[in-house]
Amino acid sequence: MFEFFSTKGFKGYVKQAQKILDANWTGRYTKPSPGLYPHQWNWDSGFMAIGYAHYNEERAMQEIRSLFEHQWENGMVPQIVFNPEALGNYFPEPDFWQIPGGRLTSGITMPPLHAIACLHIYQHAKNRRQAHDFLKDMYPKLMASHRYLYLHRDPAKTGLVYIRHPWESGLDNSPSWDRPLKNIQVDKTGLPAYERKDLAHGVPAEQRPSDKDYDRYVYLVDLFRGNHYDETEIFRQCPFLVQDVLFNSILCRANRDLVEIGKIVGQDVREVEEWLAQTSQAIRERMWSSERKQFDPIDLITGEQLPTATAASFMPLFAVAASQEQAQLLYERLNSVSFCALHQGDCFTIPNYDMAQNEFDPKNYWRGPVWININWMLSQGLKSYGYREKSDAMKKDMIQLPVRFGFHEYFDSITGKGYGSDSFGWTSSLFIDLVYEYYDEDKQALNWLGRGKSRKLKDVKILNEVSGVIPVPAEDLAPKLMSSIGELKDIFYSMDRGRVDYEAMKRSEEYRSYLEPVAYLKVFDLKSLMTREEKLAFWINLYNTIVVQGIVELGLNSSVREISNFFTHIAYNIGGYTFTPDDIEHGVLRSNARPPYRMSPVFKGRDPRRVYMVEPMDNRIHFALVCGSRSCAPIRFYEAGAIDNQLETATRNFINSSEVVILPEKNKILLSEIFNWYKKDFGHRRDIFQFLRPYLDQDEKAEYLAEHMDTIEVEYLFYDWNLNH
Ligand code: 9WN
Repeated sequence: MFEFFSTKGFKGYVKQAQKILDANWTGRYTKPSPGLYPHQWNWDSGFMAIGYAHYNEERAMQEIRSLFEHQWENGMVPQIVFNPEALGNYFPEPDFWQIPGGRLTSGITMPPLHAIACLHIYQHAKNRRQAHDFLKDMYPKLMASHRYLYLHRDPAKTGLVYIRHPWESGLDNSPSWDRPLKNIQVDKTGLPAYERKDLAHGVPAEQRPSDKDYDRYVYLVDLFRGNHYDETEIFRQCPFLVQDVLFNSILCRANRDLVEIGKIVGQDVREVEEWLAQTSQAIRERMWSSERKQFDPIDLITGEQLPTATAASFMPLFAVAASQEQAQLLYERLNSVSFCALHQGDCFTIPNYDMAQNEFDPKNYWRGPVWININWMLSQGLKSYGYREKSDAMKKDMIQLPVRFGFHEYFDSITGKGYGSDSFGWTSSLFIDLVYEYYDEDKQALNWLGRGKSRKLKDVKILNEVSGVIPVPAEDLAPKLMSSIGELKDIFYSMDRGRVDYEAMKRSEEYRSYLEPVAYLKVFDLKSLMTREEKLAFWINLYNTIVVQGIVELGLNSSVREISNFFTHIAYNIGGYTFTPDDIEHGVLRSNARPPYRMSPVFKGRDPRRVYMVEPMDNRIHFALVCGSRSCAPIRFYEAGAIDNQLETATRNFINSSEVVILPEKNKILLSEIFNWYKKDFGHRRDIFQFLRPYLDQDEKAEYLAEHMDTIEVEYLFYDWNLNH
């Protein structure tokens, strides 16, 4: 592996997204969209801040601060903060809410995303001191907002808080609310007069909630204002009280992040830890339906669960509240035709509602389309539980949907067409977050210019050097090594953060016992590898092992590029010879082909290691070598008996991941930098396309490529060198 900075990647699209945010920015907060939503929305601001954190931390902090300036005395963070200069284009506005004291807010709340956003701002801040002050300032406000929920929205102390209006769920007309809303008898004559404004901005009625829904939304607001927003009275009278899965999952995850924030600013976090434990247990135990094998909201009016198949049911993955078994069952459902399975090819993952249901509607708001914010949270959740391929496929859709179809509010789960408002805030900000997280061109540029923090190893570091006599190796040395490294990864994998704790790994007993078989390599007889399959499996596994061991031994925590000569200066002594990762990759596995951008091959002249070259080279190795970065393959154990199938799978997964994106609308294909670096192996554009074709999911994009091979424009993606923790 080596470094090279050469491509534009998503630069233009990031600029476009930033322009949208600039246009929606009011100086204090960001409007969710230019026309349809002219005020400040609660969880939208959280999502906006997450994108801003990467390139404008001042704005990210301002976004959150301005929302919390309107926090109520009881701690509630309102769903909407109205801009007095923009009144008249939205319904309902302050005249309708009639909040005591003439406050310019609505009288309900929304999923409490802000602790998550605040921690994210801190984690990405360049000005750490300022971000620390920000956290210090926000901590008591965040505490008050969670305390409000536990005090007023969970009177029975169940650990689950209720919402009292569908707008509080953020998923306004979700099919989950059909049943409780149907139970509300609305007498039109008793309903205050109102005029919907949401249909005056060019969004067709079929993409928005129905009039019947609005009648019920209004009925509830009327009840709240009639009771002067007294929570006890509302609890007594409100016909819509639901413990929602998404709301409680976000609260649970926000508690998790609030614990971290509290620790960073030196506060006693016991109260939040209790909330966290109580809510995650309640989600796991009380919201789970063992019959339907999913998490369902609970209707507090009837005391029953509300069995609906929406994407909200998967949110305990984001909370990291689901047990491993529950996560497995959720995954099976999430990765099925109901929610657009991996390699299905004729849909975008994941729609907000089960595509197999009669009421599924690919165009209507929260009743079928794909939403970027839901996918963003679920993709993180899946990663936490180790479902990396699905998580990555979602990432790919979240990136390609806005690029192909515009920065819309939501997208058709079948055609990808954008619906609702255009120039939508969180679609833009989360797009920016995704691009920065996965294709971080800035970090690339810094390293290329030599300004990144990298150091050099002076001498080659042999990682399996031991003193004393080494006993004769066990025959199954390679599998032994790989299974122990797999075990190590499992033990030190933290679900909370989706990372491997390499530090703890290094200190562990398990790691010490892993080092034993590595020592045997020194006396391993390489000639005992007879077949091509045995050789391929052995060398691929060893490459992957040495990279992980190198990361652990050298104490790397963000990127292998912390050591500029990582791939040439760590090594194993194998059968008396020294092999660095570059020797294994370019010398052995690429049959001594010249490494890209280097003058000569790694085995020079009569190098005795030449006899171990695997010939002819197999291009698929590029998708099996774990190079310690997020853009390359996940770690797997390769077996001689199955290697052909395993390499096929690895290649297919890579080619259908976010490393290959076909954009028919732009007549463009975005390709992993790997294809650029290894032109020698893959050939030029037409050869690359021919290589891709049999592996690509057979959908309209694959067809497009086949038909436009001569004209399609190729752009290479930035290679993400962050550690694949
Ligand atoms: C009511 C602003 C908000 C989002 C919600 C989304 C939609 C409002 C509406 O727009 O709701 O809150 O008028 O339809 O459902 O999630 O926060 O983007």
